[in-house]
Amino acid sequence: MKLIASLTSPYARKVRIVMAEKRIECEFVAENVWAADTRVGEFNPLGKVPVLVLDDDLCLYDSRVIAEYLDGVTPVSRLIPEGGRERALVKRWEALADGITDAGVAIFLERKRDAALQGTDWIKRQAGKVEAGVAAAARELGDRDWCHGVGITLADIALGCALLWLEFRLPQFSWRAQHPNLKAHVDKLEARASFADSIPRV
Ligand code: GSF
Repeated sequence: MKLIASLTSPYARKVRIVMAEKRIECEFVAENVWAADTRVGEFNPLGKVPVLVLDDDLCLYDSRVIAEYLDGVTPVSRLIPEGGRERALVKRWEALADGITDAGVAIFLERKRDAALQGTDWIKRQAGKVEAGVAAAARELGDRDWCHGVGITLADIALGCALLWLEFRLPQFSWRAQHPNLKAHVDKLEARASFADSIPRV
């Protein structure tokens, strides 16, 4: 298997952390999707990373599909409950976290445009999604130790990647100050080797 990704992608970091928590070995192929000569389109028609290329050259995307596939590769540290309501709740956490990231990425990319071309209403709309998503995460987590159940799941991994990417790229979203329970939760996640070994580097 090989993972085609970038070292700064929060979606790729989610996959890398799933691999680390499940002790899955995988080659990492760094790819800059924004480069004029990127070849990512050969692996994902949407031109996005991460892409997981299996040993038979089957390409899996996106990060949610990859995470779900990896969870079934080995019984080590199951990260997604088997079925029904429990599974849906963890996948909803992942949707909330990835949705926070999606809105953050939309702001980050809009800010790269010439100032005169930046859509201020668009940025405001996306910022509203980030704020509301982070507030919902804080509300849902409450004073519990984990997003779901009694141990780490994909929910915690996805939320941690989203919040840490915000801190890395859009520090004006001061979630640590606004939500002490999220700060305590992410402090705990950052102490895990899977997080410490996947810190985004430009
Ligand atoms: C999102 C991947 C994505 O937007 C997933 O894997 O969960 N739903 C997908 N990746 C970005 C890089 S980074 O922001 O992670 C990407 O590849 N952007 C290139 C483009 O053309 O949008």
